[in-house]
Amino acid sequence: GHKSCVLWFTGLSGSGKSSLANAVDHTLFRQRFRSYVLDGDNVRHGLNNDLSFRATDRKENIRRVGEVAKLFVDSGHIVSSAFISPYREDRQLVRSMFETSEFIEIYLHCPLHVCEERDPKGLYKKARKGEISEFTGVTSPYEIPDNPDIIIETDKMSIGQSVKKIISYLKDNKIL
Ligand code: GGZ
Repeated sequence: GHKSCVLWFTGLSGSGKSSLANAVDHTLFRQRFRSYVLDGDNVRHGLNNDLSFRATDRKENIRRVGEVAKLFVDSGHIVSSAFISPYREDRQLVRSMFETSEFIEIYLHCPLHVCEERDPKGLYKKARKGEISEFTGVTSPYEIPDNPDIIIETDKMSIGQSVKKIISYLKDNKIL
């Protein structure tokens, strides 16, 4: 068995949140743990397709994701949540919905210029041209976590190394 918890990945667009969340999910699944990923692909396109990227809508996006994560935690899952979640206050609100040991904040640290070079969907380019408004890191803020439980420097570590760091944390903290 294992304890249920939320792995809350936060970081810029292109910092690697979804890739790492999915890699952790696969590793947990292979070890027969109950695991689930929440990200823009399955939440912003469905449940939250009424929300934009203005601050009030991002807040509501994160609040709803927190509530959904809570349902999965109640059902015994390890939830990997991958949203920019740029505002400290919004991350704090989600943290307050869980027991201390249930909420693990993972900051994906990656310099803006590296995220911008990666630009897998060409969104930074569009944001620079003014075709997307309020784009995080360009025309909208990202508030760096004060006290994350785990920091991953995604420009320095491979996905495999990053997964190992997270799995070790879970073992050290008796979640696995
Ligand atoms: C930031 C945006 C924006 C704006 C569209 N700002 O790299 P992606 O494409 O796949 O991930 C980004 C995703 C961010 O959604 P989140 O739900 O994670 O954001 S938040 O937590 O702030 O609510 C990006 C795409 O949506 N995207 N417009 N203006 N990212």
